[in-house]
Amino acid sequence: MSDDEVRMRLERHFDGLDRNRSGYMEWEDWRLYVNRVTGRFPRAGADRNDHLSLHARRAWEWIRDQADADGDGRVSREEFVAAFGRLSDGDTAARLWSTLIDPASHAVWAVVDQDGDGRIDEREFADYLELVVDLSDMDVAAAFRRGDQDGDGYLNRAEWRGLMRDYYMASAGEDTSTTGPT
Ligand SMILES: [Ca+2]
Ligand SMILES: [Ca+2]
Ligand SMILES: [Ca+2]
Repeated sequence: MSDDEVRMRLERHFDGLDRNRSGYMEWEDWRLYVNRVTGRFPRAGADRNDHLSLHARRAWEWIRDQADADGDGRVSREEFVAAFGRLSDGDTAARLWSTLIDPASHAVWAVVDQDGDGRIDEREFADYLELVVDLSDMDVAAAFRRGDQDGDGYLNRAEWRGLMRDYYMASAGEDTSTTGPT
């Protein structure tokens, strides 16, 4: 992936995460994210919601520590791109995945899987994506089919994990497009 592609992906992530459209990432953006997810999936229960909130807090603090170069307590678009554009180094990307994104994506999973049967159907998947990405430039059904590796019509935890890995790690500079979920 070229530097320009990495930058474009990072800018898209940033814009998706800047929920209140202030031009900066702050805790408020993450709080809004948690509220939207738990509001859309109300059956998850307090424990799973608290778990998601904890992971969001952790993710925010980690990003702030990595990226807030001028120390004003918030992360600008430029700071975000400058900090995470460096992640094309595979070791750093692997650490980002294992310490932050993987555990956080499990917390999200637990909330989205409303009946707790260990699988997510296409409706739940679409409902979640609608909260986090601009669906106008995305084919949800195709993404679901790509994720549903065993073709049973549901995403199990490993399949979900594979999708998250492809989505986030590709932007961190690691090409995972040919690897399936582990
Ligand atoms: Ca913001
Ligand atoms: Ca800053
Ligand atoms: Ca499946």
